[in-house]
Amino acid sequence: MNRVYRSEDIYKNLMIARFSPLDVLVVGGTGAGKSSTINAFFEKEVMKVGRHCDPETMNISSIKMDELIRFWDSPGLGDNINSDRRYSKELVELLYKEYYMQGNKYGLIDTVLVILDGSSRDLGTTYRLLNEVVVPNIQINRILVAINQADMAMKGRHWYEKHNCPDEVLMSFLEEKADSVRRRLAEATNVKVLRKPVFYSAERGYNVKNVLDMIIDNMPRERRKLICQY
Ligand SMILES: Nc1nc2c(ncn2[C@@H]2O[C@H](COP(=O)(O)OP(=O)(O)OP(=O)(O)O)[C@@H](O)[C@H]2O)c(=O)[nH]1
Ligand SMILES: [Mg+2]
Repeated sequence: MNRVYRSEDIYKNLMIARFSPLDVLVVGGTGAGKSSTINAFFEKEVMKVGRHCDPETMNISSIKMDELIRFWDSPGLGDNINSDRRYSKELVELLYKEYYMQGNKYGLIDTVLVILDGSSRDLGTTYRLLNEVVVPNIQINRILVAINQADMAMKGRHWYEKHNCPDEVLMSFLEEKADSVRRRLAEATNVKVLRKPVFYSAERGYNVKNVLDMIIDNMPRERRKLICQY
């Protein structure tokens, strides 16, 4: 296996927090690219990616990067009401999964990474996911947002194939989009302190390290207390 990106920094942060690994739950609408994002982190196919019309991931599963970070892939919301209800319940259950350390009880999940499909303006599923599943059940400073499919944000236009990056037009569109997403999510969810989302393309391997940087630079310094904050 390749060396884990910034493994010393992750290790140092884990030593301060005195636990390992960091548990990151990846959530988002169906087809946003949750599984592709985890594959991009590992630089190989560790999760099955949807290649057809139907949603792909049906169950929550996890994979560890050494003993440093464990990523939890999850089914996407937005397919139909019944599956949304079932998946939401499973996600909340996972958010309340307990972890015992020296006789104390903590939440297993440390950080939630919310993935958005950058090719769409519709934030409806993400609002619901945040309002109904994530925000009520984990401390707000443990929520990170990332915008995937940066290559498709202008429907495939202005992607500079030769250098595998956005051209100037798409770049300023993406910067604007990141601000707009942050503002709209803050308004719709009352989460006023959301960090500016990172944009990237899992499929094309563009800016994937920025997503990892966001996770590493915002690693919590302690296990998550399982007290409901409301
Ligand atoms: N163009 C482009 N396509 C992408 C990108 N990331 C993912 N895709 C495609 O989007 C589709 C869905 O990707 P998945 O990774 O399966 O999405 P998911 O969020 O795990 O979907 P579910 O498991 O069904 O909820 C696949 O066809 C991917 O190849 C990206 O950055 N750019
Ligand atoms: Mg998936």
